[in-house]
Amino acid sequence: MKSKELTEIALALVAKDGGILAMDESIASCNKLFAKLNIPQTEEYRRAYRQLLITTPGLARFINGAILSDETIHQQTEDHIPFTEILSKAEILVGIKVDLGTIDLPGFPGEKITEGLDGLGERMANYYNMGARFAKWRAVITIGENIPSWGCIEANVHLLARYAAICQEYGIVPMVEPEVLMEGDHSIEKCREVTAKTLYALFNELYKQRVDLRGLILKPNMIVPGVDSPVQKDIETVADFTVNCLLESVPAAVPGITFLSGGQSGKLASQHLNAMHSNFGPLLPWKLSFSYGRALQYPAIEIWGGKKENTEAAQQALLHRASNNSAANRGDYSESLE
Ligand code: 5MM
Repeated sequence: MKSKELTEIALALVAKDGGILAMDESIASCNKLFAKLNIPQTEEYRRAYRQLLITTPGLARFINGAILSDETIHQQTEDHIPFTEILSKAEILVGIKVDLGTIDLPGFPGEKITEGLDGLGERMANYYNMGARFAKWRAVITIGENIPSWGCIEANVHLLARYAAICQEYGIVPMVEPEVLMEGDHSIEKCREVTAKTLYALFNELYKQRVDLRGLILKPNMIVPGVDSPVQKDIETVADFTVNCLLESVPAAVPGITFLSGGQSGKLASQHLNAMHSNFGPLLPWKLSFSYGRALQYPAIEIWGGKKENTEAAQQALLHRASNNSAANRGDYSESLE
């Protein structure tokens, strides 16, 4: 695959003020979510929910790509149209989550490592043939007493770089997700320190593994205090810390940065993104956008609740969040849009 083609895909993922819909919850995570909302935890309900999301009328106005899980990429609508075909017809790029989840990192209490590298080339070729053009891998970095360790950061970024190299080999754009978790009572300064360390290590490793930075998307966390921190920060401060951390650590060759929401409410995730654009717009060397899961899917999933008759209302809710984040990408979001 020529680097130009990878760059074109990466740029298409962040074009026209659009973003990415992360709908790649593993079966276990999706079931957990369904259980909380009293939705039956079956393959059919998971299929019906994902059908609702991708058939939302007008979604492509705000969404350039959707990340699917292995189960979802193989599914069809109830009238037997493959999900990949629905997305391609809508001109939404098909993405696939290729990591196999996290496990405890041996020897490093409290820290995680992501699995999924074995046989990845073969899986990548299959996904490409099914229409996938980008792929996501999530590494998890936890802040706590004496963690993260260098051992954990280095092991995770090495895997991210190896996966990214394999993606590019198969003509697929890697969406590299090193998530520094919001859980904990740490300060915003600590989040910034750990995120910067992780990103420096990540780009060093991407360089060593000969990954073409012009053909990848970075999916980072925003710089926020831990959810249990007694000192929470206002929107402008989060925007300021986040943009400055990224300016210091992400090379300008990267075409796009699409944030995860990490547990922020839909509204807060839109407000933060908007502040980054309105305060720093002309200074940004890369496109800055969203790749939210929860911050796009709530409240749509609650409205749906597993009931077919709520489909339209749920789709409206999804469209509303997508449209607000697209406005945020122009710095045009305001409270009145809610
Ligand atoms: C949608 O959830 C994704 C998959 O999670 P699991 O493999 O743990 O089930 C997750 O990677 C997601 O894409 C990112 O964390 C972004 O989602 P949020 O909700 O943080 O925006």
